Amino acid sequence: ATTTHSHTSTPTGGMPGSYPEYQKAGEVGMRTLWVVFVLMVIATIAFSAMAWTVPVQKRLYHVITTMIVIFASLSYFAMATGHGISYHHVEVRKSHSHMPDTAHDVYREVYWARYVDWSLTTPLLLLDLCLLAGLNGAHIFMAIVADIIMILTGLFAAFGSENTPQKWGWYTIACIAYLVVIWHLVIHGRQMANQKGGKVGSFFTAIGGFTLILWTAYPVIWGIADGSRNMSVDAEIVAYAVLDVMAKAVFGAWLLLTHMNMPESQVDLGGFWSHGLSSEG
Ligand code: RET
Repeated sequence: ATTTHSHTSTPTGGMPGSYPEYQKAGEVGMRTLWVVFVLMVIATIAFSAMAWTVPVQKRLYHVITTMIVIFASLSYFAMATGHGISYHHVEVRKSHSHMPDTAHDVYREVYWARYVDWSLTTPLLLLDLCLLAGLNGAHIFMAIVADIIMILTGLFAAFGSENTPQKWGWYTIACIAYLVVIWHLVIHGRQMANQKGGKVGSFFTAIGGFTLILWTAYPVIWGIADGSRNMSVDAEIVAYAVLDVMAKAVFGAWLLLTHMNMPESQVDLGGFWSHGLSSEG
């Protein structure tokens, strides 16, 4: 038995006497969505204020990072007010009733607003990291395309049917795209960051490692909550809430505060179209 919050309603006319089950957010989930909305608004104000303290030529990380928390604020406002959420039919379950041969439909909430958020914010987070490492435009572009494929195939997985290859097929494709993203970040990004000099190299290793751990938790939560439904909708909301605050607000504050005291981390677009390519033979 799952620990999900379930609600019953009137029969929908399918099987006689069968009541559909709705797995949806309760009090804890709703409150969590509002709390994260407020935190993201505070982060937006703080990052904007920080941007004003540096000359406009040095604001690229500030601009990108502020956009990330703006998008997150919008998506949490949507979800807290009930937008960007759909019920997805997940299974037909045998009823525990005295009547044999009865079954009922189970529906679960899918918060698709998250995928809209992630399709905009994860490319921006990657852009922050790629600029820090000093990757060239071609590699940044490939990493971002793989990232967008990961999020959109993840959205299809969330609406995939259980008894077809849809759900876990899309999930597998998304995980492969994730490995491509990680390859660019961990292997190529670290190499380039180390070439930039000691301080940037060790900062990139730290914030990149932080990112790697957080990002890897997303597909794990997805597999437990959305994939195999062994987590209630409330627990799923709380899990993503913690990850989102860490991956966006904490990540952003760390990046911007470090950048202010590390001139070597300044974005250098001089080699955007070229550098790094010569080393690839
Ligand atoms: C999904 C499910 C399909 C498989 C994979 C996923 C990865 C998601 C990631 C999300 C990162 C989100 C962030 C949000 C911003 O704060 C789509 C869950 C691999 C890595 C960092």
